[in-house]
Amino acid sequence: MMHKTLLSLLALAAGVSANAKPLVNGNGDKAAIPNWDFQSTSSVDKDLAKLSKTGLNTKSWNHVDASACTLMGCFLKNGKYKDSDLWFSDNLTKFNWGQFTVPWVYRNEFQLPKAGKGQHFFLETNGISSKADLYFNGKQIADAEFQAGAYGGHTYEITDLAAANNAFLVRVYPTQYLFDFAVGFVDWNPYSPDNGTGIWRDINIKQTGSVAMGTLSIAVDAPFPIGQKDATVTIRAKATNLEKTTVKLAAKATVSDPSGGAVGSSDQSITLAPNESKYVEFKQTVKNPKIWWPKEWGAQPLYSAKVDFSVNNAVSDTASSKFGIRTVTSVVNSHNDTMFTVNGQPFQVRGGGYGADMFLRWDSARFTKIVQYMFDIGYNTIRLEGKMEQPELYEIADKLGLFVIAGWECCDKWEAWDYNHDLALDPPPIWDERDYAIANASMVHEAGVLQTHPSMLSYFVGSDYWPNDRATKIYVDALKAAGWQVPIIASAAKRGFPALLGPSGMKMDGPYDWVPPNYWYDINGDGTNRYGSSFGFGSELGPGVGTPELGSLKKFLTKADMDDLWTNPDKGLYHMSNNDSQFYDRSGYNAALYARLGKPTSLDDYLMKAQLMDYEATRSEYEGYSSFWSAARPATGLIYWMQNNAWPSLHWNNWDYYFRTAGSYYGTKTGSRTEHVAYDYVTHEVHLINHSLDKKGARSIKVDVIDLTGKSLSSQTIATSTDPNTSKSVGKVSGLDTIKDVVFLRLTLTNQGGKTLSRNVYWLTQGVDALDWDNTTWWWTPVTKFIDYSALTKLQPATVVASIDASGCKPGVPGTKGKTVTLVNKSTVPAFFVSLNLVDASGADVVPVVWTDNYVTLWPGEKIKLTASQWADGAKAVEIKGYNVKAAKISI
Ligand SMILES: *[C@@H]1O[C@H](CO)[C@@H](O)[C@H](O)[C@H]1NC(C)=O
Ligand SMILES: *[C@@H]1O[C@H](CO)[C@@H](O)[C@H](O)[C@H]1NC(C)=O
Ligand SMILES: *[C@@H]1O[C@H](CO)[C@@H](O)[C@H](O)[C@H]1NC(C)=O
Ligand SMILES: *[C@@H]1O[C@H](CO)[C@@H](O)[C@H](O)[C@H]1NC(C)=O
Ligand SMILES: *[C@@H]1O[C@H](CO)[C@@H](O)[C@H](O)[C@H]1NC(C)=O
Ligand SMILES: *[C@@H]1O[C@H](CO)[C@@H](O)[C@H](O)[C@H]1NC(C)=O
Ligand SMILES: *[C@@H]1O[C@H](CO)[C@@H](O)[C@H](O)[C@H]1NC(C)=O
Ligand SMILES: *[C@@H]1O[C@H](CO)[C@@H](O)[C@H](O)[C@H]1NC(C)=O
Ligand SMILES: CC(=O)N[C@H]1CO[C@H](CO)[C@@H](O)[C@@H]1O
Repeated sequence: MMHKTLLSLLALAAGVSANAKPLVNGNGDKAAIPNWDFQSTSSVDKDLAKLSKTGLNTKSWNHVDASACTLMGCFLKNGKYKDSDLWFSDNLTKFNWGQFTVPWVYRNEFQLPKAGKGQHFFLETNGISSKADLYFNGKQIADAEFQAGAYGGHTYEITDLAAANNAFLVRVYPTQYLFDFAVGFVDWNPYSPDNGTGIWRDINIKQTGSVAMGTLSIAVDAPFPIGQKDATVTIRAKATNLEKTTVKLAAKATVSDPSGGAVGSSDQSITLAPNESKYVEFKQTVKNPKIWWPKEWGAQPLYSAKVDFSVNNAVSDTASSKFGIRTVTSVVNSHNDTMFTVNGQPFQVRGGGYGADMFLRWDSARFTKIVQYMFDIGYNTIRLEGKMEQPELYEIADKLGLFVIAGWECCDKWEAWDYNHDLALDPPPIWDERDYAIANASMVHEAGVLQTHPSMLSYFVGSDYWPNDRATKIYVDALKAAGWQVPIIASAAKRGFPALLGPSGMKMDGPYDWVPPNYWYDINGDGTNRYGSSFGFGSELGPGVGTPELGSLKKFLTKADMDDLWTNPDKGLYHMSNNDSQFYDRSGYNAALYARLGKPTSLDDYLMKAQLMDYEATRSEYEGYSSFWSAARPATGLIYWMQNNAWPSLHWNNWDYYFRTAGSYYGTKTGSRTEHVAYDYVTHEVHLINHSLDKKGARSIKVDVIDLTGKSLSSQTIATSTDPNTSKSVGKVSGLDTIKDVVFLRLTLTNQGGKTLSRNVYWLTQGVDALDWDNTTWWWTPVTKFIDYSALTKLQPATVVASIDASGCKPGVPGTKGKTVTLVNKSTVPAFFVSLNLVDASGADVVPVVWTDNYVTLWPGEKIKLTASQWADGAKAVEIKGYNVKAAKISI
């Protein structure tokens, strides 16, 4: 240990106060600028060169203890605003948006060590929304012409300007969501007042020696049968000689296995001419490789690679990264649909569209909860449409086994092509030279961030429209230059494609709003004119549902707003999509709800009916796609539009902003079970679904139909053999053509030991909703005649007895055995759509929480156990309610 006095003397000698600590201190060090002072340019000196000199008094400025935040994100972080207030009712409309129509500045002062001979300092941006001027120690080092685009990451050498004390200033310009290369929300939700302007990703300071290292790239070659043959890993990084003299570089790569043991290392010696850049490449054989699988199919072993650059026996630069050994490919099949394979197995993509926070706040813990919920509802993939977030997202996905489809967003500057220009009302100008340069910088940067991650399934270089040939080449070149190995797909739609990439094999034909359950089964043979139904790859589709339950509604709606929900079915609602959007009101959804289930008589009645609608709508979507996975024209994948929202929204989610789960969650969870049995609304067939690769044994399916009084109408048992990763029709439910009123259908899948693998109850009436396919619009297929569930009102009340066993629960530990509620239906009639909710002492929802099943229907006399794996503490009671079950609360 160095003597304390000596340390302070050294610090003083360097002209730094004794307390100050340099941001970086050693070659290869990298650190984010940790916090900011920020202020509107309307209240600071106009001379930015002056403002970016050290010693400025910024006491009157705003301060935030965060390395990255948009202006609104900074104000939320430092407590000036609260999201619970901003998001309450239509409060945002009354907000002072005007303050963000002028540029703002972010500023920080930090220390650096004295640059010795052969030492260099760099400033690295990772994207600033949407453009910025950068000033360092009184000099402008970049302008907004160059430092542009929310994903435009650049590296600036600051060695000659660096001193012991440094000041850095960033002037950010107001973002125009539709006109800039930003992170926008199209019509998903109201815009943040600042349109996401600001330093939304870290700005890093980096120190190197004479040779700097570029982004690491790790390519994996794992021949089939995967895991049984050696894999080869190619590690590559660019070396740049920063000196005016020739430099001899010693480069070393080390690979470690998932438990940290050495796999191997290799050295190279490279001579670099003045200012020369060269790629340094290492190959490493991995014997008996441990294979990375998506969670549903296996484990997630992560290897690591480290590269060290040394000059004259001293570290010059260093970098390391984890990677996984796996192979992802895709083909466009004979139907022009994309089919992915993972480690040689055909892989049905089931997932959701991701909603980034409205203020672009990143929260690793929150994202981890999102992934837990995704897995719980059977998802294996998340689609980020232009919301590439932070590097931590990919680290979490790698670790937990979630696939990621990243890509650019639609409907704004990112897709300003001549062939879709007349479609927008207020179209952003078609790309000019500078736009191509911004797009290139954006792709180069994102490719570098994403390339090493085993969780990457694909990059979509377009969303609703494909990029033109010039942009496509820029994107593909940048991805390839980064060592890209997984599929690059032209767009998320079938509207056209660039020659370089060919057809996308993705369909984007809706729906985005309510459609009845038979929609997904009405596949018309080869799928012609059947839009979103269960064939091919639906890149964003769903019945639009996701109605929050009461505990959540109270957090963001007034009493009057809540009354609107059930008394004003056609009214535009602030917590739906934007007011110029097709999805601003719930009129289409409510028309179906009123016609099928009857006019609501109270908010509680509306919410009960809404959850019935949401459950039925999502279950059928996932069952449809799962059932037709092995069809003549396979359903190769689907992404739910959308799984989670940017704020408390009344639609388009699998769970609400507060993590309360309801109909759309448990409908999806049921519909995408790994081993499952599903009812085909169109043909009355029973589909046996198997998403697993290894669950073994004979299976039996019991089919029971009862009427509203509980009387058995039919009962059959189907014995069947099974195939991995396959779905098939195993029989037909008889007697459904003569239904009077409403009947309940229960499908139970059991294994040889009699263990129930899937239990699934439907409510059915005569016929199905009549779809008007010929009048399909981009957002839905209208219904000309609704089915009538009104006989449900004849259902007699049922008595359900609940008992709670909380003994196995470890509070606060996710995934541990939780509270089990045993429900027994003591009546002779079915107990319909019974749900459980954990609440705390004050009656507030305890979230997040995962129930094994919920919103269940019990046969007369039937007993069901539902277990809550509890993540949040504080649960004191369970609330129970059902369509014909009196609401009750049981203390734990
Ligand atoms: C938003 O609404 C709540 C409840 O009415 C109120 O207390 C709060 O002050 C409002 N906040 C803003 C920023 O308007
Ligand atoms: C936000 O973006 C929208 C769409 O481009 C634009 O109309 C609006 O003026 C922007 N707001 C600000 C504060 O710049
Ligand atoms: C080093 O190379 C870069 C890129 O080729 C060039 O822009 C720069 O001027 C060169 N610097 C020197 C000192 O030669
Ligand atoms: C697939 O797409 C190509 C290119 O658009 C088209 O020529 C071909 O007819 C399509 N095939 C089918 C089966 O739709
Ligand atoms: C894209 O950027 C990379 C890295 O700066 C550069 O090498 C390449 O030439 C650029 N491509 C185009 C088309 O400008
Ligand atoms: C629609 O929303 C915008 C942006 O919040 C607002 O300026 C406008 O007044 C709203 N229009 C209506 C009709 O509510
Ligand atoms: C799913 O496939 C596996 C692997 O062969 C098999 O063991 C299992 O029984 C199948 N399950 C069903 C429901 O078909
Ligand atoms: C489409 O809907 C309209 C009513 O909105 C109806 O008149 C027309 O017949 C429908 N078209 C078809 C082809 O069914
Ligand atoms: C392990 C296994 O049997 N995988 C099968 C998954 O299903 C596809 C067809 O859908 C088969 O080709 C695979 O062999």
